[in-house]
Amino acid sequence: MCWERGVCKNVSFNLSWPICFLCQQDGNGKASRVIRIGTRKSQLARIQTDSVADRLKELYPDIHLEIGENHQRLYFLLFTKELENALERNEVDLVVHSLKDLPTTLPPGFTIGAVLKRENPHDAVVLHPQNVGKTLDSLPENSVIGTSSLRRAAQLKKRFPHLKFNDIRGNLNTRLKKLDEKDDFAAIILAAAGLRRMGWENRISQILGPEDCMYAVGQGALAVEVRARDVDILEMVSVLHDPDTVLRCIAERAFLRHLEGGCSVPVAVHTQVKDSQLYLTGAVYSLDGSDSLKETMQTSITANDKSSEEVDERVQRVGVTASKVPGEAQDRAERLGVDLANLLLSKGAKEILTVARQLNDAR
Ligand code: DPM
Repeated sequence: MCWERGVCKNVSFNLSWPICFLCQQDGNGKASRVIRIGTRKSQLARIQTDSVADRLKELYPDIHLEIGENHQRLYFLLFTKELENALERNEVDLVVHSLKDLPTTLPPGFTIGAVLKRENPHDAVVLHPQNVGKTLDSLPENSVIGTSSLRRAAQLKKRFPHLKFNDIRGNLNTRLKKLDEKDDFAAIILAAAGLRRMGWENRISQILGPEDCMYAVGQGALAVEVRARDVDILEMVSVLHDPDTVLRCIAERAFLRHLEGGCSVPVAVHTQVKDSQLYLTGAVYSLDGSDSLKETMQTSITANDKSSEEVDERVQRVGVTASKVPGEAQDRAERLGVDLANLLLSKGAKEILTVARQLNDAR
């Protein structure tokens, strides 16, 4: 049994090897292949990688997945011994990331081959055990909130002027420890999705809605990065794509890219798919949140059969390759992000972000 609904179609991809590229099955029976997924060492990275590996194992029971830690960004895929040398030259990789940590422009040769169904994209409040029962509103004057996200601090400073904000760094385990074992912070702000993946949902005391704090571009979605030229692996992981999430994240990433914002500027978004419409709200903030611009635009994402034939689904959009999502809808999502960025730029977004960046660099 080969990977594509029982049909081995890989011979056409690999003229030099008359075997299935993915399962290495030839006319004489099965030879299994190992796909290595790279992961970073943190518990969150491991959990995220494992969840994607589990999905792949369900979908492709004949493929052997191996997960290895590596400090390099990518880990090479290993094949069975006998074809190792020949196949290694293909350098096929598979790496799981939080989409929000991936730049809107990837290095040449790489692409995001799958964006998985987004879970809760909002930020959450985690209270010091001493403050259980409180909310950001009811915390005492001058309580210190831990976050090193300029986006979170900007929005929350404006909304909760009685609170103070200090940096907190390190992975999630480190942060929770710093919160619980010291008295430096009354609460910290973290993404609900990360907390849930870690099994710490019970520590969430408050989910911040868009009126309090809009989320980061791509927050809450997992992404699978592969080599752009590895069409077999691209095809294999493409079934993991969640179409609504892909369209929302393309719009968000196009918005951020067009604003020329990196991952560390006070830019926030909110997206929704409803009745075949994609809604994008985007905002930029000064560091203290006193200055901000926020607008919403929408676009239809229903594919119109005629023109979708003319759009190449294989092309990358803001780093994402989603061959199974209508290209026309992807183009509209991308355009929505660009249009919203242009609207904010016409109102002075560039100036707000430039000042924010300068002040932050000088800190
Ligand atoms: C990025 C930011 C943060 C991470 C900036 C932002 C938060 C940094 C901080 C780009 N990456 O959100 O404005 O709080 O000091 C990160 C987390 C996750 C992915 C942890 C978190 C898990 C959630 C997800 C760090 N990257 O934000 O609580 O998959 O979206």
